[in-house]
Amino acid sequence: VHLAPGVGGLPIVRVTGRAGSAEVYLHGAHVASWAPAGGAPVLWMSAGSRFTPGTAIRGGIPICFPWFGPNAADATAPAHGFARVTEWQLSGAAEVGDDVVLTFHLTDSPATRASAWPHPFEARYTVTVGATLRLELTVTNRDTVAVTVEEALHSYFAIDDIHRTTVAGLEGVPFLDKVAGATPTPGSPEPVSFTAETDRVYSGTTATTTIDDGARRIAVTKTGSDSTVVWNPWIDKAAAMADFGSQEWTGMVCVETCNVGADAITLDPGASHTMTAEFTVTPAA
Ligand code: TA6
Repeated sequence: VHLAPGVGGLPIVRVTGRAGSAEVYLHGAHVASWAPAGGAPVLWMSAGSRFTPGTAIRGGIPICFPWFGPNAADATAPAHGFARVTEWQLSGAAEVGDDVVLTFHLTDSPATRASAWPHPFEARYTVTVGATLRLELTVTNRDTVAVTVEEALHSYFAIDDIHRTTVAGLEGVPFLDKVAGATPTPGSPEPVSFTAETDRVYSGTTATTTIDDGARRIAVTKTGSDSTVVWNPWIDKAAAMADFGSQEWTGMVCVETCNVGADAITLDPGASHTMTAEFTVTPAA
């Protein structure tokens, strides 16, 4: 485990373990890359991503907290919350068998207490780097009043070609189609396939999802998460994002394990909530 300057000079933790390797920026406790030992990279990172304080990294696993999307009360607040654009502390690094376990912490600060969500809180994030990648986010309400939070591991996965990629596991689950103004949409009996901009919020689902791009399968299992978001910006939306290379959109898909919208979490004073996700890569059938 090495702590060094990464791209843009941001502090980065580089893990080279027996079972896998990863890079995590303290900025947002942002997992920027992961590969099982001897395997290909699993996460997608835009060649156009910025690596600057205050700006979200475009790729890897952004942590969205304590709100998802734009902030309902404050249009000037950062999209997807302040956690991904705030520096976390590295509070632990340990070898556990062939795995390496990193622990990060974020607590309230003058900046967060001045935000659209001004509550005292504590967040702990553990990243277990091995033949699988396991993420665990525990948030604790340190306020004297109950609070409501949204949270997401907004994971970008590297795929061969979005035109030949499916996401299975959400068959029959209704969703909000955000491309069509968050229209409630009945579930489909088919795996999700992609022919245009796709931005779907599936609520009330704890299902494992499986990304299949014809070359490999990536299983995304989760606990403590009742929502799953599936997103590909397609050509026009990608072109409109300065940190998204013009042809990169075909090589990524986001499958996000989260608690958003109807599944937002209410925490009583002192209460905690833990959400986990685990990624497992296998060859396609
Ligand atoms: O997760 C899908 C989404 O909410 C899309 O609507 C799009 O906004 C995407 O997140 C990326 O958001 P960002 O703020 O990272 O550009």
